[in-house]
Order: sequence, then structure tokens, then C-alpha cells
Amino acid sequence: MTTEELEKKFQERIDAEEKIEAKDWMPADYRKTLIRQISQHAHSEVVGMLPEGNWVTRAPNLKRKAILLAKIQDEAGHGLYLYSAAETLGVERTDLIDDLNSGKAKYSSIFNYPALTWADMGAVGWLVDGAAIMNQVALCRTSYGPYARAMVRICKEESFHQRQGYDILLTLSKGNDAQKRMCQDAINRWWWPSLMMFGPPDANSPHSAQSLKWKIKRVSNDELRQRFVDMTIPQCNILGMTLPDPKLVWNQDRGHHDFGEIDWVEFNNVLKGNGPCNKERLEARLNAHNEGAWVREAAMVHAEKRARKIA
Ligand code: FAQ
Repeated sequence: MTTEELEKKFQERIDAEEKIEAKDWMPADYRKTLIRQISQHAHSEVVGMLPEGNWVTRAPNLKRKAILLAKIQDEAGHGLYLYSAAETLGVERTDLIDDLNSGKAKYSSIFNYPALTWADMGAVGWLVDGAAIMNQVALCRTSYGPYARAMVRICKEESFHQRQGYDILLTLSKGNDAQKRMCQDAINRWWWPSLMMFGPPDANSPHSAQSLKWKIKRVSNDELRQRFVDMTIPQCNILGMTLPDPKLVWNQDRGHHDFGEIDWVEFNNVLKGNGPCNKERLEARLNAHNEGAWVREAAMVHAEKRARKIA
């Protein structure tokens, strides 16, 4: 078959909702797009542990500490499933991690913002995991089988994460005035960066059209963002808090909430490495990588010994 015929057949399989598996023929750009997206996603899960990791020793009680630890551990697991999914496409995990550590690879903009108070653990769980789920539920139907299957498990865990975050804020929202202020302040700081997680507007998203055609992405950046806004407002009302956007209003004609303009200059700055915590995150990641070298070495020796025993 010619490449054109192979590409036509490939698109027919996608259109018929068939899953593409690791050993199937796929266009080189499909493979490249998946490696880019899945590895960026994996990196986000790994770097995403850092803002929350800062609060493990300062959680207000043992129960909250245990829950936060479990959540952070889940994020590490998500990174592992996703690196494994990327490896099925023929890349080496160590190369992907080297790209993260050298600052070459992207990870989600959201993790370059600081977590200043305990309420931030609530806002991260509620808003950041909430935005992640909105995006990832759609990805459970992504066309690449290993990625889709990883997403199913990840989504189950993320919904627990979102609830734990909401529960933190719900408790604070019923607390004293200082706790209520802390809750509102965290929501104010995390709202706009959470909306940026969905990526640039569709009109400025270079990858969207092709990724939607290949069903790597199932829903566009703007549509997911809108769904997230619509979902979050009633939840915020239950907290008795407000979202920091005076333009947020129900639009009867559209059947959706209108909202204000996102600061895309800020978004692009964060992507260029100039966000409030980009340098700090990369430094912490590098330290963790270097300090963990002995664990990787020990694991390799153990694996080799086991392999020799089996052989
Ligand atoms: N941050 O053409 P598009 C989580 C880049 S997981 C940084 O629209 P695409 C769990 C984009 O990569 C959060 N970069 O790109 C958790 C591209 O750059 P490139 C991560 C961004 O790929 C919770 C360029 O802009 N989730 O939070 C961002 O079609 C709590 C052009 O953009 C995923 O990764 C951004 N926000 O759509 C963990 C989900 N947005 O590669 C711990 C999977 C865009 O050309 C605690 N990924 N860029 O240099 C996706 O769905 C997509 O990749 C999008 C972007 C929607 C993020």
C-alpha cells in the first residue's frame, strides 16, 4: 500500500471509533503528536506533586495529612502510567525525563504558581483537579488505546482528588472570618490560572484541528473551558464564595455563562519560563531526580538479579 492509502485507511479506522494500538501503522505525525501530548501530560503529573508536597508537613491534622499524601502519591502513579503509555510509541522514558529536567519539555502552566496557604490545597484539588478531570474525561475516548486506558484509571482517582479539595474549602468556608478570607483568597488566585490549563483559544491553538481530526483530542480547548466554568459556578455558590470575574454572568441565549477575557500575555510568559515559580519547580525536580539516583540504581540491580534468576 502507498502512504496515501495507509493514511486513508487509518483515518477510516479513526472515524469508525476504532482504537489504534501500539503495533498498528500510524502516520509519523500522529505518533509525534501523541508523544508530545502524553509526555507533557506525564511531566505535569510529576511537577504537579511539588506545590502540594510543600504542604504535607503543614497539614492541619493527621487525617488531612494522610489524605494529601495519598493524593500526591496518586499523581506520581499517573505520571508512571503516562510515561508507560508514551513508551509504547517507541520513546525512552529516560529521554523524556531528561527533557523535563533540562527545561526543554513543557508541563502544565498551572504548576508554576505558588501554594501560599492551606486553603491552596483545597483550591488546587477543587479547581486544578477539576479542570484536569474535565479535560481527561474526554481523553478516555482518545483514539490511542494505551492513552485512553490510562486515562480511565486516572480519572477515577482525580475525582477523589477533586472531592478532597472541595472538602477542604467547604470546611474553611464554614470556619471563622480568617478561614473564610483564606478560602476566598485561594479561589481568587487559582481561578484564572485554572482556566488557562485548557490551553490557548481554539483560534490560536496550532495543534487542535489535526488532533481533533485524529480524535487524539475529543473536545476543543474553548469548549472544555466553557464546560468547566458552567460546572464550577454552582459549586462555588454552595461554598458561599465568589469567583474573581465581574463579567461572569448567565447568558440565556447561549445556555452558558459568559466570562471575562483571560490574560494570555501572562499565560505565554509562564510558558516561556517566566511564571512565579518556574525556576523553583525545575530546581526542586532536579534535586529530587539527583537525590533519587541511588533508588533507581538499586531498583535496576534488583530487576537484573530477578531477571537472571528467572532465566
Ligand atoms: N500549559 O495547540 P495547543 C493535572 C502548549 S494534569 C503549558 O492547544 P494541544 C493533574 C501546548 O503544549 C494537567 N503548555 O496544544 C494534576 C502547545 O505547545 P507545543 C495537564 C500549554 O496539545 C492535578 C502550545 O501550547 N493535563 O493537572 C498549555 O493541542 C493536580 C499550543 O497549544 C494534560 O496535559 C498549558 N496549560 O492542547 C496533577 C492533559 N496549554 O507542544 C497534580 C492532556 C497549551 O507545541 C495536581 N493534554 N500549551 O510546544 C491536553 O489535553 C492538551 O495537550 C492541552 C493543549 C489541552 C493541554
